[in-house]
Amino acid sequence: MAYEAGIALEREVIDVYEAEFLEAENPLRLIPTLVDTPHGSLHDSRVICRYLAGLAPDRGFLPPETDWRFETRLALIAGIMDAGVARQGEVSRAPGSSEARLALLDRRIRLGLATLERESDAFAASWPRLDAIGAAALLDYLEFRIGLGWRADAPRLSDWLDVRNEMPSMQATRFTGAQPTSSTQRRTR
Ligand SMILES: N[C@@H](CCC(=O)N[C@@H](CS)C(=O)NCC(=O)O)C(=O)O
Repeated sequence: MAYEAGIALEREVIDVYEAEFLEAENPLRLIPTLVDTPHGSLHDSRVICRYLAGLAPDRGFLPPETDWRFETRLALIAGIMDAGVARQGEVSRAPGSSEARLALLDRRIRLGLATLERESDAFAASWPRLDAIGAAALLDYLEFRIGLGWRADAPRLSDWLDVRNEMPSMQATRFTGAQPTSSTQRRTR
């Protein structure tokens, strides 16, 4: 979003478990956390997206009027993302993942993606509206973490993502498994 809005943000890849400074910025110790705003540190991706949208009100990140289908789609995208993150946590859990929990998360992801596929006409041509950016980021994340399995079940989203991935904003921000660039201390600016 920042890239699409022409807002220069410095992105820092951190290890959330090691970064000592993180809890001073976000007591939940989660990323993303946007630091050094005039309003202090902001956290939760939804809050950060709304904040960035407010900085570029003419960019078309949000619909012109309250749109409950749009809001529900954002919640769907965030919910699938949360399930993907939880799945990743379950897969890497020692001494082993719970098959029942994995099945529940996989079902949530599958049903969520089926809904997004059905609704793709509602957002496919709306770039850079937030639901379109969110959908592209979500699909890129799922591909990065879980693999290509979703593409057969969501052919329209699959073709759409291939086109979106060519865009400079996606090229610059795709999930790559980048290693932390900071130590446990926050970089000084
Ligand atoms: N609702 C939060 C979720 C954030 C979240 O789950 N972040 C994950 C990485 S994608 C995290 O920081 N995990 C570290 C942990 O669980 O300790 C948001 O949308 O910002």
